[in-house]
Amino acid sequence: MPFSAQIYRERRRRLAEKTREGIAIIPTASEQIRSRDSDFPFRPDSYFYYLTGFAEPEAVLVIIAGEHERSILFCLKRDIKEEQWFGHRLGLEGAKKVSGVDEVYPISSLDKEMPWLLMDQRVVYLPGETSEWVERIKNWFVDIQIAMGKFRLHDQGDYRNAYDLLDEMRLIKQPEEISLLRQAAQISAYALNTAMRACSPGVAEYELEAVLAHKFRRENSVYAFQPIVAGGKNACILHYIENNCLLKNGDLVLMDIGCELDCYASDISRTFPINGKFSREQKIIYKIVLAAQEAAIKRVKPGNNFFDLHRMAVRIITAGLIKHGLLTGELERLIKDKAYMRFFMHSLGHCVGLDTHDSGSKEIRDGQQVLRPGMVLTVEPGIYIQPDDATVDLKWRGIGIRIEDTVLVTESGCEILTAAAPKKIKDIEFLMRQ
Ligand SMILES: [Mn+2]
Repeated sequence: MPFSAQIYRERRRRLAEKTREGIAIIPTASEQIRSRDSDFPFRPDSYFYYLTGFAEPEAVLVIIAGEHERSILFCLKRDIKEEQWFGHRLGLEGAKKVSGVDEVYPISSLDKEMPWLLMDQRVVYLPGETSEWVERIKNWFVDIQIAMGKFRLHDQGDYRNAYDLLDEMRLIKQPEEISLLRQAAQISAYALNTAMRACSPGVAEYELEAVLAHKFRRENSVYAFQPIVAGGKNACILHYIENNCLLKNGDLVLMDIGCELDCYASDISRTFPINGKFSREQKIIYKIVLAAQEAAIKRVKPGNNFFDLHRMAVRIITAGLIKHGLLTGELERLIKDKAYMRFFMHSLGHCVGLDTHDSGSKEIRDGQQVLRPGMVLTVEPGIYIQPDDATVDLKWRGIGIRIEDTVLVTESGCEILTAAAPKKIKDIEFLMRQ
């Protein structure tokens, strides 16, 4: 269920305030063919959905800023025959009601209406840095110039990126969004707990995935991304999604999963022993990752820089690896030389919202954006010891561990949205005995 139309109206007004002048063109996603005549399930574009709450394919939002501010939605008309084959449509009136736009036209009239909407506009906000829409827009400009009898080829507008402005807005979550993100995070955390309890030697990775799928669909949510269920050394492949191996006694399994609820994502990782009991070596590496994760979460609060948290995690991980002989040398030197990168090669986290890697992810990673209340992000350090890494003792090889929570930055610190899934060794072992 989308939010009330007032929320989308307000967001469009805020965007128009930021652009001050010109016209913004925000299309939804296009349908993607999976094979022959079967499509992937349709997922609206996040920017478009953020501004409309409208989830049907073949739609374009146009926002005109300035004195005569208004928003126009192009979408599919109702069509009894088409709907009988491909599903219910809201139609023009329904779309207007959901999104609260001022005007709505059938998508089939886009080429006819756009030249008139572009008339007298000089600044055009595009869906992205570069866009396939530029050519179309240029043609619409030509059309209107011809229609008005004042054709000048050089007169083709000033193109800017609307997504940059929307990214600023999407960075800070509104209360309605936080409530959905919290629900999505809880569904994922509980699904993970169920998978932990279903885990034992001989069970297949895809069987644990099936537990998730069941839990997600029961709550009317879908995958936010292809889940990772990586037993043993598969955990050393960061984006392992084959999920087709049997889980072996004595190995760990890493699950990095998240459901998407009403287009809002969640993201959580836990790593646990397949037989319910951590080995000595697994415990040692696990405790290093957990210490890094907990120390970083403790410092998630307004004003702090996420890149500093990343550096702190790096320090804890490097020190731990030195202590147990996986790295040799002096701490500062090894950090400076990025020796840890062989074991911890990704960043500490990313923003979460309508997308799993949401607006602001790059800015927090690079330290350009300090933490602010209302941001939602992951904290997910890891250590991955490649199975063929001859520089470390045999007993460590093939261990891959990531611990990830999704957290909300509050006024005074943070709220761990995925806290329902245990991560302390004794709590995991306890849960797996149940
Ligand atoms: Mn993540």
